[in-house]
Amino acid sequence: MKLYHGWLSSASRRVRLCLAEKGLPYESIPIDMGRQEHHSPAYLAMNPNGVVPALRLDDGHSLYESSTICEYLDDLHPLPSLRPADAYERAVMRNFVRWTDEKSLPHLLVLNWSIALQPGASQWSDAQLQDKLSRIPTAERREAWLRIARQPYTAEEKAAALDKLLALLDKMEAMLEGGDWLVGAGYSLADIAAVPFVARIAELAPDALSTTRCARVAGWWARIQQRPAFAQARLERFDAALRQRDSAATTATATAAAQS
Ligand SMILES: N[C@@H](CCC(=O)N[C@@H](CS)C(=O)NCC(=O)O)C(=O)O
Repeated sequence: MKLYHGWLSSASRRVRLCLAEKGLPYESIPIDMGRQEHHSPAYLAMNPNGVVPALRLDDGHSLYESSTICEYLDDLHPLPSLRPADAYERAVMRNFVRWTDEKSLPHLLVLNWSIALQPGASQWSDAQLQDKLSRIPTAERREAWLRIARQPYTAEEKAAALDKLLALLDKMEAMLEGGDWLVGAGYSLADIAAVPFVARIAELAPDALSTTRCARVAGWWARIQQRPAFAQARLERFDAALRQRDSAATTATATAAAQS
């Protein structure tokens, strides 16, 4: 299998966590979103929504949507199981995953894009921007790229986005009343869905994860980080990853200048 993904992308992180929990080998193909590699015709043939991740299967088929990919992997390799056996609990798990897709990801996008993509996108000329927008398949993402390139999110918008992102912790605190994991007795795709968001909250607002504010989530987060799959999935800190990306870009530019 080949996983086309972004190191910093929450949806990609979910799939890497799932693959690691299953112990499945795969080829990692990082996508450079700043260069819009995910809007190329070849990538759109795998994921017509023009977002990461996409999974290319050995038989040539492709899959997209992180939650769908994770369920597919769990169907194909049932052990260790990452879904509750009980049908009701599976349904609750799916609703939670969907909730994070709808209520957490859009707010995290505002925060992440502002630091990861806005500096580059704001440098594009109008002609470059129009060209890039014309390759984006959905109106929603065209709007997001236009915002980041020409009308950066304000401090108030970012504060509001963080506030809305933190609602996840309250939801999780209630769900963890019954046990160690979010749905049912075991670790599941519900936990995997939440990990990338909580990892980012731990970087952006560490106090929100204190034992006084949400003791159960704090305990859950400690358990998550002890799982071997957590290290294997490489959820690097955003600031460190961006520093590394920027210094690699500076070196590449300097090398190209020296060779010309
Ligand atoms: N519902 C999708 C969301 C995928 C998604 O939004 N991916 C983001 C990164 S987390 C992306 O590719 N953004 C780039 C863009 O919108 O151009 C999934 O779970 O796979």
